[in-house]
Amino acid sequence: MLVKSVDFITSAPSLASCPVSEWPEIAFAGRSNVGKSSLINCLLNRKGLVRTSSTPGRTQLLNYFAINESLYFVDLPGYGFARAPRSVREKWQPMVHGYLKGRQSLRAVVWLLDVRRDPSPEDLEFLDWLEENEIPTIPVVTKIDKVSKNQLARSLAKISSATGLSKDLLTPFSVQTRQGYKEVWELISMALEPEA
Ligand SMILES: Nc1nc2c(ncn2[C@@H]2O[C@H](COP(=O)(O)OP(=O)(O)OP(=O)(O)O)[C@@H](O)[C@H]2O)c(=O)[nH]1
Ligand SMILES: [Mg+2]
Repeated sequence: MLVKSVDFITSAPSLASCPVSEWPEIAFAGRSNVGKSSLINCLLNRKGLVRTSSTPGRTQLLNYFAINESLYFVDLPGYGFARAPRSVREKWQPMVHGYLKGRQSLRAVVWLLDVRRDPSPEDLEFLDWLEENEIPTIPVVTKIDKVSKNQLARSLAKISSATGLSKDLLTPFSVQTRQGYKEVWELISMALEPEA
């Protein structure tokens, strides 16, 4: 997709506050620090658009970005950050589950896993929940520049067996090398097609 314009729209605290709109949208989900905001910046070719940080758990709202005035990307708050205050952790599930279940215009969730970590119980729980709710999911394995080719192959095999997702459904990605950029955009474009 040719990205002509990107605009930050709003940070919504819940489904009820999301923009009233007919535009399709794609959400980005995964544990804290997995690279959601970095992936969005990379896909949109905008370095500092979405704030990334070394402090996990910063994103606590549904952050809306409009692309070409015809599509939204939604940066979701991460899960699994044990050090986040309890009040933040307790809000996560109703906020994110409520949004994912209730948002009519949601076409797919890009679900991120860190190449260097085994999928956590929370990762697996979230994937189960997406499957139960029949939400189209695009799994992406992030930060692959941090491992060797061999480690990547081992990690993909491990993730595949832990999640039950076949290896060819896992798209390896790096913001450093931009590997996976084209593949992730292709998967998003497929999810946006009317018959998808
Ligand atoms: N080497 C490398 N670092 C990455 C990559 N993607 C993200 N990072 C780094 O990982 C850290 C977390 O990235 P973010 O994009 O902020 O992660 P997030 O999932 O948005 O985190 P929260 O908003 O806290 O849930 C940052 O220091 C990024 O620079 C990647 O592909 N390669
Ligand atoms: Mg973030």
